[in-house]
Amino acid sequence: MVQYNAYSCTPEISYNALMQHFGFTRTSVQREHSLLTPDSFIRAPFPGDQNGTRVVHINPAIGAGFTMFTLEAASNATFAPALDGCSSLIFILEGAFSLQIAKKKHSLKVGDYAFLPLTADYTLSSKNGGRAIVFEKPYNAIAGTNLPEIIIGNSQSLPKNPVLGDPRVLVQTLLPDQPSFDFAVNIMNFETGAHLSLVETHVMEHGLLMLSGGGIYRLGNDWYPVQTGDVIYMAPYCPQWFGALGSASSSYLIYKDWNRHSLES
Ligand code: UGY
Ligand code: MN
Repeated sequence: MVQYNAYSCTPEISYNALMQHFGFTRTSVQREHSLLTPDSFIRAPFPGDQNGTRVVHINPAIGAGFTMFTLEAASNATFAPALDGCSSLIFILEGAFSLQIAKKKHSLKVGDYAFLPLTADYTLSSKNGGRAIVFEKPYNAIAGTNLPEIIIGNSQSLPKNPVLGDPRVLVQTLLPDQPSFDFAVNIMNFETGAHLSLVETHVMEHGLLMLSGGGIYRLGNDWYPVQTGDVIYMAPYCPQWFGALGSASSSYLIYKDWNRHSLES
């Protein structure tokens, strides 16, 4: 059996390996949360993209104030930039991408990421193919605060800090903790058996991609088995809890709106 993995799946093997004959899927779309599993992903063309496709996992149609999508690049792919007025974060899952900003070309490989503020003028392409996850949000400016700057980084080199003092649950923050940033993207790392210490219930919404491992995710009043490659949307105030299971550690990439007054859109 082919193992689905966020870092290794291609659309070709996913169609065959994940074929469901009995109408079964772990995908579940609810009012305050959604679990979206790779067997139910649908690729669609996107205006301005060439030799690439997208899976739009989360957008305002599901109730979110942001969009989260996977870019799937074939050879010689180029992708349309973020919408005017939006900033975005691109995280590479597989293969390699190239980001041209003015005269400088940045090579992005697995685990690298780029934050592109609304002012960034860039071209994203891939010569030999790859996959990336993107979060994109209309920017919410604060009067008197400078716009955020372009950030290009590597997630593997980011420090890991204990969450609420638990050394078995470590967080890595991809973006600086500065008021100019109106969203945060973090990686949560769990040793097997470790779990969130409380059922979080908060005003921020989340978009999440399981990067490795798996476990049980509580969303609202439901408990779901989750694994690498799954996507989750959590609306504001969705009660949430995760416990990691299995022989290896688990991690997920997680977006949240951040740093803004909750009465501002
Ligand atoms: O940052 C967070 O809110 C994060 N701890 N939530 C989560 O992992 N579901
Ligand atoms: Mn949370």
